[in-house]
Amino acid sequence: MSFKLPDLKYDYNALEPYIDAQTMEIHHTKHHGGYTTKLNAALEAENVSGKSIEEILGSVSKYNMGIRNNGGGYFNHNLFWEIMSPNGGGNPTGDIGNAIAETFGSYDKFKDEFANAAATRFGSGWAWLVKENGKLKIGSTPNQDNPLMDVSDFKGQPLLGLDVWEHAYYLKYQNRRPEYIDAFFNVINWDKVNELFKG
Ligand code: MN3
Repeated sequence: MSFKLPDLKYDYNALEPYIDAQTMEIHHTKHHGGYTTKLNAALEAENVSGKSIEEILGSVSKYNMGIRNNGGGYFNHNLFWEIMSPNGGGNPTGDIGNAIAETFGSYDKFKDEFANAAATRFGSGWAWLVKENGKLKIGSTPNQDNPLMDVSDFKGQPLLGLDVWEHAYYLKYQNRRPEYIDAFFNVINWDKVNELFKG
């Protein structure tokens, strides 16, 4: 058994002008592809099989750093491609829209808090919106860690994740991470986030 790099549900240029086609292609084929290959090799080396990625991440402290880094990278990018869409952006709708308004006061306040989490994550990492015990929370994790990992200080069920590694934005935005974060709000697939929120 091995994990597979998923196909994107849209073309590499579909998120233009917010995320450029070259970044999308390299990010998907080289970075996500690399995490997938290395995860499979690390699992084979440790004789781990028959487990879902969620199970592996939930007890990742039992494994070596190769499984932690590449398992996180595999899961995080699977989610990242899904929670973006060429038809995305705008105000969150449905249950997640109501929950965001209740928890953060308004969508604008949510955006400020999420953008701040993404901008202040030092070095490489991810910003997250998660659900924990029915409540929404915003936070961030370093490297390819995520809120499903038993080793993470920030825990919950991921609903939205933003990759703030330089490889996610440097070709188009160079050092201007805040511009990339602003652009991201235009491609959020709220239908998918709603599905995860209800799940
Ligand atoms: Mn990445």
